[in-house]
Amino acid sequence: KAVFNWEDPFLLAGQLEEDERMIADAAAAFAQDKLAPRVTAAYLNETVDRSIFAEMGEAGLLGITVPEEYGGAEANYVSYGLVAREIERIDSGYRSMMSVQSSLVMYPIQAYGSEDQRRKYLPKLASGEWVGCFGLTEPDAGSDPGSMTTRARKVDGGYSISGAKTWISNAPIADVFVIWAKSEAHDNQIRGFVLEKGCKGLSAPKIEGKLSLRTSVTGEVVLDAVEVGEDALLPNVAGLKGPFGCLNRARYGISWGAMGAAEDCWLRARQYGLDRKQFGKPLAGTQLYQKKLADMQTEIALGLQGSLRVGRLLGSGDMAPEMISLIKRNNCGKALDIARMARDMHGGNGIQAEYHVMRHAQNLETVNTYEGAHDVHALILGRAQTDLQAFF
Ligand code: TGC
Ligand code: FAD
Repeated sequence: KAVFNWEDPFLLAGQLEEDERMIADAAAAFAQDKLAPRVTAAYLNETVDRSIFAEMGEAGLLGITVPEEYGGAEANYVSYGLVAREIERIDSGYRSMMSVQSSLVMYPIQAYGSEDQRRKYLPKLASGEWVGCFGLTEPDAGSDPGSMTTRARKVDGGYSISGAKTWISNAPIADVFVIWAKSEAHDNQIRGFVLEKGCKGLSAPKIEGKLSLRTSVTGEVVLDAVEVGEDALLPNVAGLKGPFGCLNRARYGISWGAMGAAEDCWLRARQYGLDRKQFGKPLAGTQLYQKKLADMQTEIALGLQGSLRVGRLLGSGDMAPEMISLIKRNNCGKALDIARMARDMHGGNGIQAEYHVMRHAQNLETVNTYEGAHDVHALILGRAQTDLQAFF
């Protein structure tokens, strides 16, 4: 009879290729050595350590799917997901820093950029020397990015871009800004532009007062008639499918990452229940506690299998975006439930930073909202099965 591995119920590790396992192990070691020791202070003080990008770059964790000739590791999307899982086991904000750089900045430059743009930006983004951000959301265009009002106007030799983006991860420390705007010279289609820090009229003030994702800095991006050359335009994509092509990859990575945070909460709740005695016995020896642990184990095991399956389909070219909506929505929602549950299972200690579970729960509130809110992904899946549009 096969032995049940309670920590890895469906033997996920055995479904990975050797190189995928090695990348996951390297990411886990990096996360434990470099991120775990600084996370509590960074979260409490809301300090963002820019050197983390260079450290991630040195460890080969930025743009891991990007071809080697541009500084990436040319790894597959399962490897990318495994990295997200290991980093988010420590903190969702650190995973955000990695996934914005990899999926939302390096990917569009690789996939939609010119050869000159690839050679100029990708190696420095892969090393972490440059930090990137992705500006899609606006104050009045969140779930509905097609209603954006940021405009690119044709001027001699290039474009003048005006508008405002908000809730942009990494923006206050960014060197490279991938900005999506409606371009008057292209029938008002949405086009991508690569801007650089220091452009006249470009600023990125920090958004203060976040109670979630405090290890990752978030900003506005103000574009006051920012003039850029023709070479700032990403030439090879037009329309909403440009930003959504990036979001598909980032959302897929988040589905793994959220499970990493959930695993951390589950394992901490289990250990706490074994150690903590009430009414003369360990909490983990009570039926209610064990039911909660079983629910956590089940949702995590199923969620990871879903992400692995979609990662394989992404690799073989058989991924449909709705699959990503399914796993992004499910895994984020389940991870948030698990983190809240783990907080409860820790009793009063659960609100303390040193037990980590409440930080995960607070982070996962953001993760459940960004990259398509939980209900927005439900509407994408509802539309796919009814052919009826319920957004408006
Ligand atoms: P819709 O009519 O559905 O589509 C318009 C065009 O876009 C194409 N498209 C996609 N292409 C590739 N992949 C996808 N997932 C795609 N979804 C749509 C579609 O085929 C169509 O192309 P075409 O050529 O026919 O024009 O557009 P809609 O306006 O009805 O969209 C509705 C909806 C809900 C699907 C969409 O707007 C949505 O997903 N909203 C959520 C917005 C969102 O996710 N924002 C994310 C901002 S970035 C962020 O949060 C980063 S946080 C990162 C971090 O810190 O980790
Ligand atoms: P809204 O769209 O106003 O939605 C509010 C609520 O209404 C949600 O519950 C939603 O599900 C619901 N809702 C919306 N439409 C419908 C509908 N048709 N039917 C039913 N319910 C609906 N964006 C970027 O471009 N780049 C970034 O790097 C980035 N980083 C972020 C970092 C953080 C910390 C946060 C919080 C956000 C970030 N975002 C980023 C923005 C994020 O993608 C948006 O917050 C998200 O898409 C939701 O948009 P919104 O906040 O405007 O909410």
